[in-house]
Formats: sequence, C-alpha cells, structure tokens
Amino acid sequence: MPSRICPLCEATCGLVLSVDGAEVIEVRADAEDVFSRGYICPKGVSLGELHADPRRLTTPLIKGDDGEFHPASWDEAFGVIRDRLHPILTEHGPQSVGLFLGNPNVHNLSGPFYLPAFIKALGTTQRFSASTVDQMPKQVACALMYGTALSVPVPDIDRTHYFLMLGANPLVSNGSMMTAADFPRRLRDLRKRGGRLVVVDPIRTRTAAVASEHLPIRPGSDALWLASLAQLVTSDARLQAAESWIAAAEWDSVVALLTPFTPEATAPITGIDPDTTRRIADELRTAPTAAVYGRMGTTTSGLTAGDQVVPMATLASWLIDIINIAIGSLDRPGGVMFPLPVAGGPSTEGTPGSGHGVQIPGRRRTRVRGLPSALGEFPAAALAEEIDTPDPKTGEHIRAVFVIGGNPVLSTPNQQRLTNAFEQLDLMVSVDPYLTETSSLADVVLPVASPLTRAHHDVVFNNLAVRNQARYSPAVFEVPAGEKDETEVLAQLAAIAAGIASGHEPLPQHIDDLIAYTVAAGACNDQASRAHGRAPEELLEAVAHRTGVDRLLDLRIRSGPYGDGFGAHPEGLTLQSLMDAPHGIDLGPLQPRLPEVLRTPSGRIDVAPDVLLEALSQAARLLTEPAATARFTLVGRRQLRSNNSWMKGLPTLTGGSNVPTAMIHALDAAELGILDGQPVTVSTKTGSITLPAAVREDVTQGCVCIPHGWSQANVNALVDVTAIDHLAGTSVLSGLRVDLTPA
Ligand SMILES: Nc1nc2c(c(=O)[nH]1)N[C@H]1C(S)=C(S)[C@@H](COP(=O)(O)OP(=O)(O)OC[C@H]3O[C@@H](n4cnc5c(=O)[nH]c(N)nc54)[C@H](O)[C@@H]3O)O[C@H]1N2
Ligand SMILES: Nc1nc2c(c(=O)[nH]1)N[C@H]1C(S)=C(S)[C@@H](COP(=O)(O)OP(=O)(O)OC[C@H]3O[C@@H](n4cnc5c(=O)[nH]c(N)nc54)[C@H](O)[C@@H]3O)O[C@H]1N2
Ligand code: SF4
Ligand SMILES: [Mo]
Repeated sequence: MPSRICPLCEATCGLVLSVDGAEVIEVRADAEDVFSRGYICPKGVSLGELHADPRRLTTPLIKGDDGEFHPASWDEAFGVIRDRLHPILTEHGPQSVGLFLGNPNVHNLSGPFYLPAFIKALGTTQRFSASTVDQMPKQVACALMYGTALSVPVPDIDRTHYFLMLGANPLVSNGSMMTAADFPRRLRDLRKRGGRLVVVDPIRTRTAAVASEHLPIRPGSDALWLASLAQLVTSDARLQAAESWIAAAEWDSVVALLTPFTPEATAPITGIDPDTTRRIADELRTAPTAAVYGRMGTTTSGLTAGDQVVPMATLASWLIDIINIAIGSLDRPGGVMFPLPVAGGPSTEGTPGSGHGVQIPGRRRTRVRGLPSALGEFPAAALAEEIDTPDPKTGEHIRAVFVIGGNPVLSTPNQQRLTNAFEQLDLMVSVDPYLTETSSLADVVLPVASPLTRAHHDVVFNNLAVRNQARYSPAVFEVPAGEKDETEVLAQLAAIAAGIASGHEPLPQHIDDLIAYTVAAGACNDQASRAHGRAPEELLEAVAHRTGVDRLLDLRIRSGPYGDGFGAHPEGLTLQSLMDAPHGIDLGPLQPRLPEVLRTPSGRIDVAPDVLLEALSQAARLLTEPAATARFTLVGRRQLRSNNSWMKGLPTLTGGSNVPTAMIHALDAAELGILDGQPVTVSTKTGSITLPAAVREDVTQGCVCIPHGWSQANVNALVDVTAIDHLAGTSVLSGLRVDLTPA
C-alpha cells in the first residue's frame, strides 16, 4: 500500500492509499508517518476522488473563433502559445507578459524547480501571486528582520507552555505558515502539559472553542493590541538568545515608539480591556516558555476608521516577533524557532550569519498606481489595471498572462474588472487541471496530470515545519498516455519563451538539464552547502541515474544541511535515504539557529526597520482619532471541507454546511429581522453579494463572517482594490465596513 504525503495543504500529512490497478480504493492516515503520526482531514480522504474526478481535464483546450473550447493536442496548444507569444515578446518586450501564480505551486515540486526557469526565460518582472491576498506581510516583516522571505520563526508547539494565537483557526485550516500536521493532538498535548492556548479572534471558532481562553477582538485592530502587549513586555525585556544579535540603540528606538500604546489607549479600539492585556503580558513573561503566532486574521486585516480602512498587517506581523524577542522566546525551545529544511532553503543558503537582506518597499513600481513591489511581486489587486490601462507615456501594458495554478478571478479582489481585462488580452494561458472562473477565460488551457502521478516532497513547507523531518513520496501511478506532468508543461513553456528570445528553441529536455545544472552550480558556489567548492559536473554525474524532480531533489538533499555532501559526509542523507524510509526520517525537534540563520547585511536581527518604525508612529495617530462608526464589519473564514476556490463538488466535500453563508450574531439578526437561512445582501461601496444568513451566538456582534472561494457569492466582490498594505502589497480582506440587509 503506497504511502503518500498529502499535497493539499500546509500540514503535509502522511497518508496511506489502498490501490487496485489504476483506482484508489481508500485513503487513510498513516499511523507510522514520523510527522503526522496518523492524522487525516476530509480533504485528504478525498484524494482518491480528486484523482478520479471526471471533471479533471485530460487534454489541452484551445478557444476557437466561436468562443468555445475545443480539445487539442499538446503540439497544437503549444503551437498557439508560441505563435501568439512571439509578436508580443518581440514587439513589446518581456514586461508585456504577466504571471499569476496560485497556491498549488508551493504544494508541488514543479513550482519551486521549474517555475523559476520559465520566469527567467520570459524575462518578465510582472509577477503577481496569491501571496498578496495571504501571507506576504509576515514574509516581509521577517525578511526585514532576519534576511530572507522564508526566515520565519515558527511556534515550537510541541514544547511550548503558552501559545498566543491571533487570527488563525488551525482546527479548520490545519495551519499555515506553521506546518504542523494534527493540530488537535498537538493542542491536546499542550493542555496535558499544563500549557495554555489563548486565541484572539472576533469569531468563536473551533480553535477558540477548545482554547483555554478566547479573546474576541475588533477586526483589524490586532496591531494596536500587539503594540500594547509589546509595550508591556519590553518594559522589562529579557532578550535571552537574541540579545547578542540586536543593537541596543535599535531596540530602544522600538521601545520608545511603543510608549503611546498603553493598554488603556488601545482598549477602546480593540475591545480588549486593559486588565486582560496586562494579564496576558504577565502570562507571556512568566510562562516557562511562550510563543506568539498570527495568521490570516493578522496578515489580511485592516481597521476601519471613519470612512477609511487602515491596513496594518506588516506592522502586526512585525510586532508579533518583537514580542517573541522581548519575552526571550526567539530561537528557544518552546518559543519560536527556525526550522532547518532537509532540501535547504533561503535561510540555509549563502553566508551563515549575514546576507543581502531585502529592500522594502521594493524597487519596482506598478505602471498605473505606482505601487511598490514586495519580495519581487506586485499586488494581486493591481493586476486588472496593469492589463487594461496603457501607460500614458509608452502605451505599454500587460498583453499576455500566464495563470499557473491560480484562480484570481475568485481569489483576489476585482472579479468583474479582472474578468474583462483577461478577456481583452492578446494571449491568456491557464495551467490548470480544471475549467474554473479564471481558466475558462483563457485562450489555451494546459491541464496537468493528477497529483498522484507525481513524486512529492515539501521543499517549501519544510522551511516552516515545527519539527525537522525528511519525507518523500514517489508517484503512485504513471502519467496516463496523452496527459502531462506539470514539470513537462512548464519545461515546454520555458523552452518556447527561451526560443523566442534567442531565435533557437531548446528541447524541454535541455531545459531540464539546464535546471539541474543551475541547482548543482548553486550548491557548489554556496558557502553553506555541503557541496561547496565541488564541480557541478561531478554532482551531476553522481545523480545521473535520476531524472526530473528526483534528480533536482537529490542534488538539494545531498548538498543540504543534512546531506552526504556527495561523499564528504558519508553518514549524511541522500534522496535514496528518503526513498528507503516510506514513513519518513525524523530529524528531531527544532534546534537553535542564531546567529547562523541570519542573512541581514548587518549580521544582526534588524529589530527596527525604518519602514516599520514609521508604520508604528503612524498607527499611534489612530489612538487619538475618533473611533470608527461601522455598524457591520466583514470577517473572513475557512470551511473544513474546502480548499480555497477548488475541490468543490468532490463527493466527500459536498453538501451539509459546505455552502457559503454570512454568519451573524443572533442579536444583530433579531434587530434586522433576519432568520437563520434567510438570504441577506452584504454590500460595500465596491460591490454586493447575496447569500443565506447563518444566525449564531459565536460571532461577535457587528461582525459578518463569510468564507471565500465561492462563485455564487464571491466575498472578494466586496473588497476594495485600494485597501492595500503598502509594505507588502497585500489586500485588506477582513475588517472592511459592510452594510447588511435582508435580501
Ligand atoms: N479547510 C480548509 N483549510 C485550508 C484552506 C481552505 O480553504 N479550507 N486554505 C488554506 C490556506 S491557503 C491558508 S492560507 C490557511 C489559512 O489558515 P488560517 O489563517 O488558520 O485560517 P482562517 O480560517 O482564514 O483563519 C483566520 C481567522 O482570523 C480571524 N480574523 C479575521 N479578521 C481578524 C482580525 O482582524 N483579527 C483577528 N485576530 N482575527 C481575525 C477569522 O475569524 C478566522 O478565524 O488555511 C489553509 N487551510
Ligand atoms: N476574501 C478572501 N480572499 C482570499 C482568501 C481569504 O481568506 N479571503 N484567502 C487567500 C489565500 S490564503 C489564498 S492561498 C488564495 C488562493 O488563491 P489561488 O491560488 O488563486 O486560488 P485557489 O482556489 O487555491 O486555486 C488554485 C487553482 O489551481 C488549480 N490546481 C489545483 N492543483 C493544481 C496543480 O497541481 N497544478 C496546477 N497548475 N493547478 C492546480 C485549481 O484547479 C485552481 O484553479 O486565495 C486568497 N483569497
Ligand atoms: S490536513 Fe492538509 S495535509 Fe493533512 S490530510 Fe488534510 S489537506 Fe491533507
Ligand atoms: Mo493561503
């Protein structure tokens, strides 16, 4: 029975499949998996249904002059792309091509290895992704402090005694920016150790319900509350491990700016009374170990103040780390720690202890609104205008878009304008196994084969895993005749782009070899790598028996932090070691990594980036401005049997509560005369949607809680494209003022 890492969310559970021929009979939790130890959620259970889903596309589709899709051969589909892309690239240059990269790219091996080759071959910097409706503010804050976009310390959940969680609901989401399969067990164990879980969330979520304490907070006000906590815990900070890596003057500049944020000053806005804030600060300080963590509710929220919404996501994300540092939790068992991924990652590469750091705001600007890039990406909320609005001086705009594993029509703000913009492109390509609200607008749809036909290893999420471990799953089935693995699709696209640029189109196999050479050369040149100083040819020779992602992964594992260094560390790991351990290899609890983990130019933890000091002093103004007057505020949520906008309609994930509803408090419902299940209209100045009300007690009064990813009631229709956290280019999805009426 093949075992398999689930590629459907960040938890990366180990599963066991019962297979009969080409059919999956059953999917179960793998009790022997070293990381998940027998956990599965309904999405994992549906993996067999997903594999067999008759709606999954198996041939490319080309849109004809009749506006209809027609099944096509791969040669025809790539031919159309080649023919249309050629004049766009040669006449208007690479910046006329845009990319939207969706969530699944980080859940497979083609994204980390093959996408960079395609992007490089295109030569464009017009990159947009789901990150700017998601976690970008956390990455920006951490990149500024520690040096790279994946230098994100994660709660050491298995050893902590006190877990303060803001704006996250891992009992439903299974966790994010913190890879920890089986949250229910890990949280139960925390309680068994006598530890406390405190959840800060406007909604009494499943996670809040099992917590030791639930603190409802006014949506979007987390940064202010965190500033109060930070003020209290910095007053007698014990920086511990971090102290040697912090400049005292910088720390003092943070502490000085926190002065106005007394618990009394923030309470009227956050709704959390000063005594509670003081008590939480004391608990954080006195707990044997403590970890503070924030997720969607802190990275995609804004505070409605008067007529405006003030984004504070990067500020909140930074303050979480300031608190963790102040209570001595950074890099300490039971606190927040930096994982050490087996295949390496941005935080393991380069010179241990120093690096280039990042520039925020980014150097590039969008053409229309002049919005800055963040970590190499532009805000998703700016994509539509970058397509439909020519530059007044040059007349240039985005003329072709490749959407790879994304559904931005539903997942980002601006559905109507983005739809219109996509329709007017000279070329739109979707690499997607389904016809979706987005891919149905494409000229060419390139489907990819089932996830069970590809090998899997979490190159990205091991950078965020709460325990160091190494797991690999081989493909369960062969790619059926006529279908293509995503790596092949991306290699062919890269070949087409490279061919247009150079006049000579390489074979996809040459792209494959080029990627392998790049990975090998990267390892040889990297001072921190176990293959440092060797010749790329020697490394390639050693992995010559492997192809595709296996070859690349072997290179990365062998040169990575636990690798065999191609013989230099004979006891070290190779891909073969992982293949020989179908339930994974446990590499132990997280270990302290300071100062080696740092990649900042200063070689220190940059606790006081100018842009964040500025954001903090700006936020102080909110304390004296009149409180906001919104009667109703929008709050997001996830549903257990959903995966953003896709996987809908699989039998296991259909029906029951798995429909979009607007959760509202019973007293609000009574006041408006709304009954449970009755349609309500929720509107903002941007748009409105109608959906059934779910009248509940567990929603804070005044909050309207709506899930995303539904075409019949797309919550992003309510989102204002101008409400963007400028440091991270990230949209405000929660905390917006809404009107609520019976439909
Ligand atoms: N079943 C399921 N699981 C998923 C997904 C899915 O679609 N379905 N999506 C996956 C993805 S892509 C991600 S990124 C993760 C996200 O993982 P999480 O962030 O854990 O999931 P959310 O349910 O979005 O949790 C956000 C919480 O923030 C609260 N919130 C909203 N606004 C505020 C605020 O201003 N302040 C505070 N303190 N709280 C606020 C909401 O009430 C909600 O409970 O989930 C992943 N897992
Ligand atoms: N209002 C609001 N908006 C949100 C959120 C929210 O909480 N509130 N959450 C945001 C978050 S956290 C995220 S991550 C984004 C997600 O944003 P997106 O990534 O744009 O949306 P998904 O729904 O995850 O769509 C994934 C697409 O990839 C396709 N797909 C599935 N598997 C594969 C594969 O292996 N390869 C390829 N090429 N394609 C595949 C699916 O068919 C689907 O069309 O949505 C964001 N939008
Ligand atoms: S929690 Fe995530 S990784 Fe685990 S089975 Fe569910 S979808 Fe898969
Ligand atoms: Mo996400």
